[in-house]
Amino acid sequence: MYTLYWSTGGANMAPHAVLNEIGCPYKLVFVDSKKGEQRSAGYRAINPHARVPTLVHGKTVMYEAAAIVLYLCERHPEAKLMPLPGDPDRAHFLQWLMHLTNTLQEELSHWWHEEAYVEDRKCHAPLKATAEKNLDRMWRFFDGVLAAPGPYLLGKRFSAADIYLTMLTRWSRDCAMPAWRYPNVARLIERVKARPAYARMMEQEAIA
Ligand SMILES: N[C@@H](CCC(=O)N[C@@H](CS)C(=O)NCC(=O)O)C(=O)O
Repeated sequence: MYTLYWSTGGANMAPHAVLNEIGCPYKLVFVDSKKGEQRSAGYRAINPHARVPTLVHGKTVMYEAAAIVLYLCERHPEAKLMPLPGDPDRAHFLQWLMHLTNTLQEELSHWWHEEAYVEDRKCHAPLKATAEKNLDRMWRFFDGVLAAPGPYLLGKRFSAADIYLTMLTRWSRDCAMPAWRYPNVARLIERVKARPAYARMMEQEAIA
């Protein structure tokens, strides 16, 4: 049995949707980040960084959304959410998942949490403006990747990397140029959101 610690619309969205895709039993534990519950001693005991998500599976306790996605996909090859070792698509699956988590996700974090990167309040607006500019470049890049052959990151083959990217697109909702303004990204979002597993995750997290 898996237990996923989550908060509304957080980096837990992708692991949560992957659990739904797999269709195995799991338990959700809500961490109210608005009340700062992620900083409680109890939660820090499983995640010293005070972030969501955290996955507990038997004696295994792990964090980092991309690592959790990989772990789940690996444990459930029958769900066909990633190319297995030896598959020619494997390299690009790993490339996209790592790129998404340490590049696009990080830039979105600059946009949302500028105060965490620079203390001087005068620098907040310029940092956010730079993040916005970088995000536009990144969304344009992904729009090109998804254009041909598309519609997924691995071309015709859907994978958990598409779930991850779709999660990140939601974080751009308050940007001047949200991700769905880029046509091929919009097409991916539509396809992923139409999947019952993703739709169920959004319903469970009460988000649109
Ligand atoms: N690299 C981590 C980042 C996780 C993360 O930033 N989580 C945010 C929610 S999206 C969080 O818990 N923030 C609470 C806080 O910073 O206090 C991952 O991908 O799992």
